[in-house]
Amino acid sequence: MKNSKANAGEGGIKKSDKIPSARFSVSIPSHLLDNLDQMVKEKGYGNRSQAIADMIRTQLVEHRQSTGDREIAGTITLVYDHHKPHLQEMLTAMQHDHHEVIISTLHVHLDHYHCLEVLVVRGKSKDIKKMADNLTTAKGVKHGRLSITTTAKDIL
Ligand code: NI
Repeated sequence: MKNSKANAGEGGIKKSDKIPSARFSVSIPSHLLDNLDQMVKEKGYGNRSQAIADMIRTQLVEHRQSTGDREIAGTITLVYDHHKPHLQEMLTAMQHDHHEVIISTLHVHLDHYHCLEVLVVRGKSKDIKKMADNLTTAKGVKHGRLSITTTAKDIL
């Protein structure tokens, strides 16, 4: 197949030994392109193509969160007051209930009252979201957040 000349690839797509590159042409408002180039420069990307590939991956990871049977990886961060009656026991029990998707945990005693807990999780999107909802909405949890990334199997 012949490669067509493409504006989006002006920065040059580096040929990789393993992953073949594809070129495509896009039309966007010129001010958007100016802003993109400014961001590419500020963030230190080698070229425009790298930045666009990163943005596509980010969007794909986000999109796949919405399809329940996909395997995803991520972290659940919780901040809570361990003096709150029964809270720690309940959080621990919840984690035992979901031991198959919790790969690792980190517990930090922030101060006299507060604990920071980070759970590294991997599993089906719908299971992880449900578990994260249960943990982050538990009474006494002052801040909770699920951050989803990819297992990298089909996205690189
Ligand atoms: Ni603690």
